[in-house]
Formats: sequence, C-alpha cells, structure tokens
Amino acid sequence: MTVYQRLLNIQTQKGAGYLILIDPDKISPATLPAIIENGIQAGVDAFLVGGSLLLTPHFDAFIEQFKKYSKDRPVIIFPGGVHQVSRHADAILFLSLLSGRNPDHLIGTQVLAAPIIHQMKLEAISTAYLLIESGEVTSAEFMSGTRPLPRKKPEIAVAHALTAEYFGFKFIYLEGGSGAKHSVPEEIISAINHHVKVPLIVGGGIRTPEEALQKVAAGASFIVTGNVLEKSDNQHLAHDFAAAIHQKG
Ligand code: 1GP
Repeated sequence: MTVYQRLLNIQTQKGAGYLILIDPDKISPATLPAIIENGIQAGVDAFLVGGSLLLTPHFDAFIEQFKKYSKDRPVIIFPGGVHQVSRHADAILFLSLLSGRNPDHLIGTQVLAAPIIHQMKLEAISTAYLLIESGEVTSAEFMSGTRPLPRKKPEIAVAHALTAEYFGFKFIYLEGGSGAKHSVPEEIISAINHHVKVPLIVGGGIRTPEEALQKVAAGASFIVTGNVLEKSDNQHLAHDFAAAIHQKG
C-alpha cells in the first residue's frame, strides 16, 4: 500500500491524522530515538522531516538513522529544497508553492528534483503548498521570496485551493510557517473545506491540543506540529495532541 493510501485510511478511520515535523537542525542524534519513540507512544500517524532552511549537510544520513527507530510509521520528507531527498524515506511531499508567484518554487526546483526522486523510487505525493499570513515574516516566506495569502480574505485562499484541486494535487498544505505567531485561521480552513474535496494538511504555530481540535473541527484532515514538541518539557503534549486530533478514536 502506498503511503498516500495509508494516510487516506487514517483519515477515514480516525477522523483526522496527526503528523509530527522534525527539523534535523534542531535535534541531536542522541535525543532522536527518544523523540521518535515518544511520538509513536503518543499515537502519531507519520513523521515529516525537513524544513525551509536546513543547514545540516547530513540529511540522507539523518533519514537513514530516523528509519531505524520509526517502526511502522511512515517517514515523509517535507522538503525545503532540492537537496532534501533521501532514498531511505518512505515518501516525499512533492510540494508546489502555489500561493506564490516565484517560478522556482512553483515548478523550477521540482523539475530538478523529479529525476532524482524517480531514480530513488521514492513515492512522490503531490501537494499544493499555500502559505497563509501569520503575523510575522516566517522562514518559508523569506526563503521563498513570496508573499503569503492574506489571512482575512478566505475567498483568495479558496480560489487557490480550487486551482489545486483542478490541477489534481493529492493534498493541500495550509501553512502558517514554522513557529508562526498565529496559526491558520479556522475561517480559511472551513471556507476551503466547503469548496474542495482535497484533504487539507494544516500546520504552523499550533501550540495546544485545543487549537489542533479547532482546526480539525473546521475541516483539517491532518495536523502538523513541529516547534511545540522541540522543548523537552513539552514531550507529554504529543499524547494530548493525538487524542484531540483522533476524533474517531
Ligand atoms: C512548519 O507546519 C510546520 O512548516 C509546523 O509548524 O513548527 O510552528 O508547529 P510549527
């Protein structure tokens, strides 16, 4: 079964899925096994690995190491650039930054990466990536040189989501940005959910299980948390996030 199909099944069975994003720059090799195990025990459905600005030159080795501890949970690359590929991963979100007007991030980088992904036999899951304004300039916004969609104009976000659906993207990722001041507003999630059937991944600045639950109630199919679990004091929150997100238990 493909990773994509597994994710769809999770959505059907649990109501929504929980994805933990791991930034290789922020995790030491010594703490990695415990962080992964904590996520698995908490009930995470899959791990995303990557970031919009990644400094580690050891991405491939990091993924290889990751796979030793992730058991049956898919490890999916969430790439910030063409250098973030690894044959050790289970799949890659094949992103196009559809909210932007920078041709490099709409199609250029993808054309460079596609033959490598093909050679690695990596499952590519086409994902429309929509950056949503979140209060401050985020790394994704700065690094991509694109403007996010206005958070108070759901109709603009809906137009982009419809475009993603008509293009045939498998997922739409609504992104506030790593460590966003404000997460993606429920108004935008529900407006998009009302118009398109493509499953919605929502991430960026989600800090509490209650906030995650609100996103699910508004129509998110998958919730991503990253920063909040990077603090060792917050590890217990993974369980609460999973419980809030898995509405069907
Ligand atoms: C960032 O959506 C992810 O790309 C997760 O964001 O780190 O703010 O949870 P946080």
